[in-house]
Amino acid sequence: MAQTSDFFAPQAFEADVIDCQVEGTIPDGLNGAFVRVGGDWAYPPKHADDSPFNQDGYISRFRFRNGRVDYTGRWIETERYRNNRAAGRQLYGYYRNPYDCEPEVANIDEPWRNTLANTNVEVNAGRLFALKEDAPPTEIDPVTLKSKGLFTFGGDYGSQTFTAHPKVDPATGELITFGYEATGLASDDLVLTIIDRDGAITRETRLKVPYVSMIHDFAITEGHVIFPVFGYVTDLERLKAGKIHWTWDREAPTWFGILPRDGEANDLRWFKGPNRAIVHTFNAYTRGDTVVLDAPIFDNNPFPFFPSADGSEWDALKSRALIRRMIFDLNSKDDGYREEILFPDLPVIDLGRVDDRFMGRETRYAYTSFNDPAQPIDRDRLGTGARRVINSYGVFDMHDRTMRSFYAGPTHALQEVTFVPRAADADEGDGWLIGTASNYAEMRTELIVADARRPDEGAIGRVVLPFRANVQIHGRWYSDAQLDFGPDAGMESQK
Ligand code: V55
Ligand code: FE
Repeated sequence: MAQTSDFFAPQAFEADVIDCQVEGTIPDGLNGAFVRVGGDWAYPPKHADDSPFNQDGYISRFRFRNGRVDYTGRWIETERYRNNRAAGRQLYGYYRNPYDCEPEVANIDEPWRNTLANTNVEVNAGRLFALKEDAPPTEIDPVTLKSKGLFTFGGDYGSQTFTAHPKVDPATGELITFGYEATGLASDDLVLTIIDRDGAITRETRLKVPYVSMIHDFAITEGHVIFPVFGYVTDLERLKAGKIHWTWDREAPTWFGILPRDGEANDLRWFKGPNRAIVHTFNAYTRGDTVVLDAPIFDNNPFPFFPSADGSEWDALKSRALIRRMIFDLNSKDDGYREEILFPDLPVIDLGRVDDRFMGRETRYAYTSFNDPAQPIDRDRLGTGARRVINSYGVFDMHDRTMRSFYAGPTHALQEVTFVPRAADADEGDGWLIGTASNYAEMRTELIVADARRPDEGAIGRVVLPFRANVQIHGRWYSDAQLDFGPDAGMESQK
């Protein structure tokens, strides 16, 4: 369990901060909102060794307007959150296991009702969604951040689940999404769904996976979708025995399923490789008969809280991600693919992002956070709370195989980095790196803005919260043109 003194300790309040303290400057034109989702324990977990992915969802927003920034933080009011609040205690058991919940809330045949919506956000047709891969989206009011309940596209959505990492095609505005365990707990059905920019479902393709696995993220190209199936496995017996949803099987091969975006189930082709963990992707593209996928990839179990099937201890050293490129030949006669390590000596956090305006197209730059051991660390002020200190953002040039970095300082630990373009028509990579940092010296959260072309010059601006906000899983930037966040906070009374 988290210590009460660190950034992972529960922080069970909602917040509205008007005109946050700003150090440095917020660039002109940076108008919109950074919306982030994470988890926090509204009530302590039933099991001390449970996954932090089982925390109640919490959504927060940094709203940028002409150099001023307002902050709002709200619980995501899922059915599960409301049931726990009514009972005043934790009714739910291990991560994604209804058999371990108290019977009146188990929902064994409707497991999506137990979702926490704690992983990511996405926007479609003016609606803001909080997402977790075990359920349909939870709709959130973009003005108040109040939860509006599960959203199933007027009942048309055909899977019990919806990934936390859908992709928006920048040319069509389509939301391309999927759900695995789509027809019930531990089911081997995967449903790919394409939703147009107006929120109508235009295509649904029902697929089978080689084995039931965590398919946390996927990738799109202009012509294909790519599903990684890897090491985390489950089955109904495991769940009925009351165990945590996933176990790591180091014998399980990695499969990549590649499907033409307009293909049918029998057009799905599976490529097979050695045991790996592909939790997140950077981007992918199709060139002729070749599909290329870039991703930070682990050689072993990434998460200590999902136990190994063979009983072996979790190995932090083997569980580091390296940036790799997978190359698939659609003309090949066998099911193999090529794997290349692009930055061999540089383990990274696998929260990879690209300039979303080029999703599905070949991108030159990839962004993620990492620990730069050459930079100073103030151990006295960091204390023991920070386990791995992620002190840098990397701008990875996938073409020249070079890297430039932003260093946050000796008392700061970084969360996921997000790229914001300088303008809608700026070149790829011309824009800002933004993300939250945990300042361990002051025990407060800061939002950092740096220039993505000159990251080594340091932060241009910092938005300082007067408290420690919960640690984010994923966040996204939406310009005012992409989503209407309503009047400035504090201005509602003047409407
Ligand atoms: C991940 C996160 C999740 C989850 C499954 O980072 C995988 C991977 C925050 O919840 O439920
Ligand atoms: Fe994720």
